Amino acid sequence: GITAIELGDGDPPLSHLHPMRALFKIPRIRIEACQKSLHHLKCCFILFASIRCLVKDYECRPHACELLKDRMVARVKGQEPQLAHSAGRTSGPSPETITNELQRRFSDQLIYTYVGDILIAFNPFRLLPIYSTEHSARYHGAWRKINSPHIFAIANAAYQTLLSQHSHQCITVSGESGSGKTESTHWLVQQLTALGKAENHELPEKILQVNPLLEAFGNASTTINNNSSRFGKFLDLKFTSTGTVVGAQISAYLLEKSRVTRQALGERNFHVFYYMYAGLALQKKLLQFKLPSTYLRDWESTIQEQFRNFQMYEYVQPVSDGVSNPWTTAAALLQLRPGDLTEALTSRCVIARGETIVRPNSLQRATDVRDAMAKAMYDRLFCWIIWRVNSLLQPLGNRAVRNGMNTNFHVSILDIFGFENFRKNSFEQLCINITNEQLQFHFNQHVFTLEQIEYTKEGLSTRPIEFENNQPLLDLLLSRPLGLLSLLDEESRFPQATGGTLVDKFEDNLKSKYFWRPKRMDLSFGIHHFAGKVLYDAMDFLEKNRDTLASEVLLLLSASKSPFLAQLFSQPFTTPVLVGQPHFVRCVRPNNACRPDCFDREKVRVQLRYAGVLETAKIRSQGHSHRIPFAKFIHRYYVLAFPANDQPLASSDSVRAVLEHVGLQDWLIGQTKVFLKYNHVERLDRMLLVMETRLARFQACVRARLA
Ligand code: AD9
Ligand code: MG
Repeated sequence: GITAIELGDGDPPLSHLHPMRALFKIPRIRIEACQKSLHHLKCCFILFASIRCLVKDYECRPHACELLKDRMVARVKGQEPQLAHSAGRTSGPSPETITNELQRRFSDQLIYTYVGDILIAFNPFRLLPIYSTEHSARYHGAWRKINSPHIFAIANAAYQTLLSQHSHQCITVSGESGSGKTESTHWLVQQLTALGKAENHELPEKILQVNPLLEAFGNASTTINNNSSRFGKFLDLKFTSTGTVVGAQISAYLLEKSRVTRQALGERNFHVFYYMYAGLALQKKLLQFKLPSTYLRDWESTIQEQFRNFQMYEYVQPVSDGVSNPWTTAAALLQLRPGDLTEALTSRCVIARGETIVRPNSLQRATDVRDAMAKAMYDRLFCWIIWRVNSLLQPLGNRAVRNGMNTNFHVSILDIFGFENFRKNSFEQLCINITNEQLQFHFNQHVFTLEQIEYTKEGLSTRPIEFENNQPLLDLLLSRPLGLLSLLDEESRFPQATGGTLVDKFEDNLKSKYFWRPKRMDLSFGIHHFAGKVLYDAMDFLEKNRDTLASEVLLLLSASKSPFLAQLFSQPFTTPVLVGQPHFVRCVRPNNACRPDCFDREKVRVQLRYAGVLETAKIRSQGHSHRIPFAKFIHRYYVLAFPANDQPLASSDSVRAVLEHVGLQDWLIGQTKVFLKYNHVERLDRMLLVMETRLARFQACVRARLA
């Protein structure tokens, strides 16, 4: 019997069907330019008619044929998805070939391309009609090769692997700022929740609604991306063993809280401030306060007139402008005694010769305390929102547990802030770029290093693959006690230290080709990151790294009469983190101008180079991304080759017997694990499904007869 699925992959069983075979062997045929392919297409449809009968006969899924027909037409039109294959197998694709191929696809609005099982996703900078419910449905449980490459397919792959191997899955989305990570994450979550068909239909909706909320508080407009994530997000979706989504949990990292009080030229504060102002402007009478001008840079001029009367925190001494007293207003909103607030901001306690002395703050110091207070309040508010969201997304999971379901199956998605290189780069950019550096290392580890180690450990030979290892750079940044961050921590402990002494210290200790200090620029230093050279301005590094919140302020806020504010300052809001089998999405930004029709070859080339696409194409076209222990493999697939009541040994011989019996090729058997390509697993699972369907029908038949 021929199944629709076998057809999709151009399997050996179809080799006698010449036109089909030819069709699948030709990577791209432009239908309008090639008469011959029209002939092939015609043959396809004739073939479909007969296969449809076959499929209908024993699979009862005629619509699968319709879908398949669409996909084949798409395929004939030139949506050959596999970059490594289409670019030539034997010699390996050159950077030029890859860029050309991606450019051709981009101009045809084909933004997704596979390199092995890694998805390259170009930001189209326009909404493409490829995310509808129909599109989503096409990727539900579908074999990857019969659809064009899509972010939905990555979600499906993670989901199917979760179900078949019962191991945690983690999808890592990386790329520079504005390359489309957050959008990709959104589509991943949408597809995963659709796949998880929750019995409670509210849950997927709830999970999706979290995005706008978190983005309101955690995203802002930068000069690179007007919806830039200013925090790292780790979303963990929880499933039952049968694949129903039952809950979610979010962890957030490194919120760029300094943005609350100050933004670079041309940038904005977090979105929520503008939403609030927009809302408040409608109800002026509710407006009781005005933020300091640095907090809301470009909006200030437009709304200044409206809010002229309201001042808050502007002077070291409390002042009243005759209309309202900002100190009392602020104190009332925070539910503090006005005197306490004034005191915490305008003075500090110091211990001298065993005595506690109260010293007045300078204007600068009072401003710093005010800013630290605002940043801390915002940061904790953000953590609280996430904590609340988590508790709202949790109950279903708890109910499932109470009902005896195992919900210990996870698909996690990591979406962080992308690599940044502005005209002026400060401490925040350093933190963001170091995080990206670590993510790049994680990618290298999984795609290159661990892969090679695993082959060697299993006694299989490998050809070494050269890749740009960023380990030396991570050592430069993170090693102790002489890495850049350690030196920064050390210098932060000296009250007299300045930006200048900090850069001197870096220069004296960091002897590496990845670090340099430009001449005649006292407060600057450069780091050669994996994604490019960045010049940092060390001016505020010490203060930002110290990130101190005066103990007076901390005490004051935790004693607020507002239970909410007091809770923010008295309880930690943290969440645990998981790791699992990784899936990678590498986002690429086609140009700096956010234009849909522009493919900046040089910019793309740089991103492909540092994302290691070339090396990935090499390793992944030969690579075996699924490595399954013999016992696990035999437990799941032995029925494909052995009688169901057999109990074959979990040995390499049994594994070989299964693989040979089902006619798969190109797999490897190590000492304890079998090494499979992604399509091997898909095909094994498909065969299992067909077998189960047949068995179920047979049982139904027998039952009917008996009845
Ligand atoms: V940052 O590191 O958080 O600064 P991201 O997350 O990589 O960055 P984001 O997803 O925010 O980039 O994408 C930037 C903008 O590109 C979005 O606001 C969309 O306008 C646009 N975009 C990205 N991906 C798509 C897409 N698949 N379809 C349509 C897209 N537009
Ligand atoms: Mg983002």
